[in-house]
Amino acid sequence: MTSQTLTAAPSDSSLPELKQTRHLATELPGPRSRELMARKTAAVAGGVGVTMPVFAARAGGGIVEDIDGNRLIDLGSGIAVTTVGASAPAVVAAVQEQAAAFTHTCFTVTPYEGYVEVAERLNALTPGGHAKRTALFNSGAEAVENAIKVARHATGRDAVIVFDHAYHGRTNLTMAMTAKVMPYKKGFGPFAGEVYRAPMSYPFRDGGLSGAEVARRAIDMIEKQVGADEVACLIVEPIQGEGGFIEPALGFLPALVEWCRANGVLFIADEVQSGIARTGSWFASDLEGVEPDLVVMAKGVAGGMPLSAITGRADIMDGVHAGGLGGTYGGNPVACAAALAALDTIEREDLIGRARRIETVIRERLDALAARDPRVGDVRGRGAMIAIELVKTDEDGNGTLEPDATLTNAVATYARNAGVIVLTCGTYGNVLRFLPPLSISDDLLHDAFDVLEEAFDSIR
Ligand code: PLZ
Repeated sequence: MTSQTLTAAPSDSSLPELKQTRHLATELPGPRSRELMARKTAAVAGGVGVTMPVFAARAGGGIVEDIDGNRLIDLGSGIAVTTVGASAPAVVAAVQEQAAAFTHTCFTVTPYEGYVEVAERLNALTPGGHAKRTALFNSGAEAVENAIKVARHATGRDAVIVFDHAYHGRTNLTMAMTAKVMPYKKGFGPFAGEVYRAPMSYPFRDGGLSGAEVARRAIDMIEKQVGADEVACLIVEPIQGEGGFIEPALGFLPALVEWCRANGVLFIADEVQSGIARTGSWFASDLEGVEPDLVVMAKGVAGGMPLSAITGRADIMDGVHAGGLGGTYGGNPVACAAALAALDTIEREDLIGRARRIETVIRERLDALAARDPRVGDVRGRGAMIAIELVKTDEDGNGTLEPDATLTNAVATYARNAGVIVLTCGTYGNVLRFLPPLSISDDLLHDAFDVLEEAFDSIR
C-alpha cells in the first residue's frame, strides 16, 4: 500500500496538490531561504541551531516543500513527530474545527471532553490491561519531569536511575538525566541531584553479552552505588533516540522490570521517540511484553501539535493530591483534537502495518549497503525508526568499532544537498537515523536511499 494519496494533500483545497516527488528548483539553500536565514541570524537566539538552512512552506505525505519551490524527501518527520504526515487531512480538519469552537479554557479551570477522550484512548493503547490514568502536558521533557514527580510521590524515595546514552530533555531535571554534555548540558549546570547513570545494553559495542548479562551489570551498579531501597524509579527509552537508536539486547528490559518489581522501584518507559506506531507496534515496549508502571509519550501522539502524556497505574497516578499536577497549557484542546484525529488515522490507515512495511523496504536497502561497504558497522532499529552506525576501517579494509563522525556528517551533507532530509544522532555523532512519516510512499523511500548509496560511493 502507498498511503500518499490518503495523507499527502492539505485539506485546504485552495492549495495545489503537494507533488510526491523530490525536486530541486534552485541550489540549496535557495535565494529566499538565504534571505530568511540572514533575518533568522539577526533575530533568533544563536543557541537555537538549524540542521538545514532551508525554510519550509508546506509539508505532507513524504515531502517538505521549501519557500524556493524545492521539494525535499522527509526522512526526519520533524524528529519523529509527524508520524501520520505533516498535514494529514483528519488532523487538519480536527484542528480547524476545534480552533473555531475554542482554543483554550485551561483544563484545570473549565475542563473539556477532548482531554478526557485522549486519556481514555491512551489508557487503552499503552501496554498492560491494568487500571490506568493519564495526565497531559506540552513537551516530552515536561512529561518526563512529571513522571519523576509521580514516581517520587508514590514511593517516598528520591533516586532516579537513567542510562548511558539516554536523552530525556533540556529542562534542568531532564538535562541531569540526559547523558551527552555537548550540546545539551555544557555550561548549563548545576544540575538536579539524585540522578544516577547505569550502563546501557548496546549490542554493537557489548562484545556479545546477553540481555540478562547486561541487565545484571546495570543492577550491580545500582545496588552497590545507589542502594535498591533508595530508588524511586528507573527510566529507560526502549529504543534509545538521540543516543543512537540503540536497541537493547532481548531480555535486557524484562530483566530490569523484574528487578524493579522485586524492589518496589517503578519502571518508566520513555516512549517519547519510540512510541505511537513508530516502531511497527503502538509502543516499543510491546515487543517483549514489557508493561511499564508509567509510560511517557509525546512527539507522534498529536500529528505535529504540541502534546505529551504520562499514562500509569491508577493507584500510582491517583496518589498525587489534586493540584499537584497541571500547567496552564497542558492538554490544550486543539492539541487534543489533533491527537484524537492522529490516533484515528493510525487505526484507519493501518499505519502500524505501514511502519512494518517501511522497515522491510529500508532494511533491504541498508543491509545491501552494509554488505558491500564495511564503513556501515551496524544496521538497527524497528519499523520506521531505523539507523546505521558508521565506523572507520582498518588497513585491511575491515570495519572496526571506531566511530566515524566525519563520514557521518559528510554523508548527511551530501544527502541534504541533494534534497533528502536526514538526521544524525549518537553519543559519538556517528549514526544516521531514518524516521520518515508513515505517509511516505515506497517510491520516495527508494529515491532517498538511491541518494544515500550515491553518497557512500562518492565519499571515500
Ligand atoms: N525523551 C526519548 O527523544 C526529544 C530532541 C531534539 P521534548 N528528542 C528530540 C532536541 O535537540 O531538543 C525527547 C526524546 C526522548 C524526551 C524528549 C524530550 O522531548 O518534546 O523535546 O521536550
